[in-house]
Amino acid sequence: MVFYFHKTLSLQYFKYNLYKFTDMKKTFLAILGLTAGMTIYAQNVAVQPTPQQVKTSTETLTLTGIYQFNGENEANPFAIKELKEVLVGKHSNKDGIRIYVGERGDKAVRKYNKFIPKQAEGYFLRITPKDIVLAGNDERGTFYAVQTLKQLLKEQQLPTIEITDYPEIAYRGVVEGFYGTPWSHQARLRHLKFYGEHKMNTYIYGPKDDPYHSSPNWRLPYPEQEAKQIKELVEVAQENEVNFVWAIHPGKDIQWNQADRDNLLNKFDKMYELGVRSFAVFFDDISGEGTNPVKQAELLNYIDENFVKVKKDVTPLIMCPTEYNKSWSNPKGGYLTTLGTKLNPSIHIMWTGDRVISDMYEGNTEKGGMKWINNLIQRPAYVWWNFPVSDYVRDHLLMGPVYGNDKHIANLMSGFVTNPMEHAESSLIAIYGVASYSWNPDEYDSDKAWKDAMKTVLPSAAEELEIFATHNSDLGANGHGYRREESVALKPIAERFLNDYLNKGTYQGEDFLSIINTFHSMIEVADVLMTNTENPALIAEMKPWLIQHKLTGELGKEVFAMTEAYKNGKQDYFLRKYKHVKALQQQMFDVDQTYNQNPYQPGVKTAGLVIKPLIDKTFAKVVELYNKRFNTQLDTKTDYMPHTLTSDVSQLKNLPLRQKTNHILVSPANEVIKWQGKGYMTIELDKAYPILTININFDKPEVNVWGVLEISTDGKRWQKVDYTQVHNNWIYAETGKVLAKMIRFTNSQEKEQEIYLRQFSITVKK
Ligand code: 14T
Repeated sequence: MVFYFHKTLSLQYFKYNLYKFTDMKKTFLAILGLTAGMTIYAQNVAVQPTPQQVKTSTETLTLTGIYQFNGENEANPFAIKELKEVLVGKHSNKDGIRIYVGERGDKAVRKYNKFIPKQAEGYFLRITPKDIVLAGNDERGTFYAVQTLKQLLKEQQLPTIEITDYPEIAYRGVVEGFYGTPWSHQARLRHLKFYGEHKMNTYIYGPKDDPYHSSPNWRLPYPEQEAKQIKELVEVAQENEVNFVWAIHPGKDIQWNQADRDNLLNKFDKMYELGVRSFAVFFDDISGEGTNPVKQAELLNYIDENFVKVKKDVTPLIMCPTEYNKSWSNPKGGYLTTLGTKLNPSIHIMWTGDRVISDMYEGNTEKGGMKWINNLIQRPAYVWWNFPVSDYVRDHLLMGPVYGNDKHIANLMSGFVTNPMEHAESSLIAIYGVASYSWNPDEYDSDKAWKDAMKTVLPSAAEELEIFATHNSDLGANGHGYRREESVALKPIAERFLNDYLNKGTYQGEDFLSIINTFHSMIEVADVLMTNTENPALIAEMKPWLIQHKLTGELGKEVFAMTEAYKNGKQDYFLRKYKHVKALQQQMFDVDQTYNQNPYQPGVKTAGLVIKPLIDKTFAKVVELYNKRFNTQLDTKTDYMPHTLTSDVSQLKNLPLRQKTNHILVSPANEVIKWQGKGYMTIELDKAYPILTININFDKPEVNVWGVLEISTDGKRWQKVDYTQVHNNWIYAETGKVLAKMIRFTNSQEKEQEIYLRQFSITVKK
């Protein structure tokens, strides 16, 4: 008995279908039987990405260990290799389960031709009680059929099933395109395998900090050791049906002449010799001559005609434009239109959306979105999605679900790749979501993909990892203004609690219990994960955040014990807990000052969106209540970031402040900041300190000519600070320990200034 349903294996969807058809008696009976059969699969990870079409029945196939292979010599050898790892046992030419495997046109699968989808990389997989058919529309299709089979196999049992499947987006994968420590060779090998297993076909190699990818060494061949590793990556990519795309970033110093054209092709030739068959040219984050769209298009077309078309086995070129997002593009300047008209049609153009960090939507030709960019570049954009990249919020770990991209825009893009974190293992959570989204966006279930990712990355502690990840999702305040949901289940409870407690000094017992329970679970999962040995690389990356997570749980528990103590009038107990809270706050501060000390956003932040504010506000309130009632002066401060930044410059006003011992700094921004005439930025310290120095670097000289630096103790009377030294792009003031609570920098002229905020920092005497 066979029941047909479309595009999903999830039980929930299945029940929905069941509901729709209940009036059809026969079908109903069939389904009843089927639901029992399905339960097994619903409990485990279902096939991810969700297949396009599934037909299933109640019967199962138990693997016997004896197989009769048909087509193994003609079929994709990488698919066969994996298939034999799954179907271990004896091979026979007369008995056992018959396996038909191959690509469209191969003899072994010829009679299934009409079932094979026509889409690139599509496949038809059929499992009956007697045989298994794995028929790809092409070599990659067969490989993906094997991957699906692998996912369906549970304890030597397979469901009887028919799957017709194909991807909706042609190129799916990852661009290693972040600033910071590039991934290790081991991490890349592991990733390539993961991509194959989850039907991603693209890995773009473009780490900003590889000098042979960018200036100064893009013209030079890799040294022997690096070359050897790239060769290995290419081989492993091939085994996993992943295109290894090698990207070059020549724009900082390229000369638009024949010599540099030759240099670039020579480098590509060297990479070709290492096995690379896919190439990209990036022109992002450059200024000057390199940004000329006519020259960029000429170069790309030259490579296309003299390299890609000549070699014949090289895939279409990919280019990242200088204006790679709408907010940076100047439609009147004609940069994108020039690329659109001049670049050969086969060349892909990358795009990060309306902003550097943004999610994709359909839009229209006037306002923005995919239709806006496609209209300008006259082809579907190749999406470079800047999530979960964290190179501008390095004190955060981004492990939340993948969501925000529209589900019905697959036809508006030629590719979808994610730019991940420098933490390779932790990035797999989001990469798993992107694999699922980009294969079958209409059926994408963000929450399900996220939960399945946990089971895939850390099966032995998936539930614990999920709890940790739900509290490590948001980015905190940042210059790009990109935020994510966090602690979703607790959020409404936390809001109700705070509303009651801050306004009325009361709370509901039920809310209190849920919150306490959350704190306990935070402590538990941190301990369980810290001692997990299943995935040491993952645990090592998460370590600082796990330590901070546990402390946050303990802090919460004790702060909420204070509310109970206060309510019950237990003064001694309250003071005991207060003392412990102070100690925990100090420990959290120490963790923040000790681990992950990168120069950009040093420190370790966790649970910052819902839980940390809940704890801090509750603490401040309960101490305030206590002080009033018992006439004490206990400190209500939570000491996370006592200082604040205010500004009327839109790109500055959300920049977070950081503190490192006696050093207070504005978190640097990567983008050009347009500082309007008379615009200001003020840092207000929690109290007046003797100021030692103020350091400013806006990446341009003579900032002292238009910029005025002032300090104040009350925000009313301001005193101008003279610059002690102006040197290249640095300005520096030694203030001789003058006392100040506020430090203000103003563009004193009418004219707008374009700057980079490389540094703005204050050293105080504590
Ligand atoms: F090319 C791009 F599509 C792109 O996104 N480039 C970089 C990328 O390497 C980086 O990881 C990402 C997130 O920070 O954003 C781009 O980097 C920037 C972003 C800026 F706003 C570089 C300079 C900027 F001003």
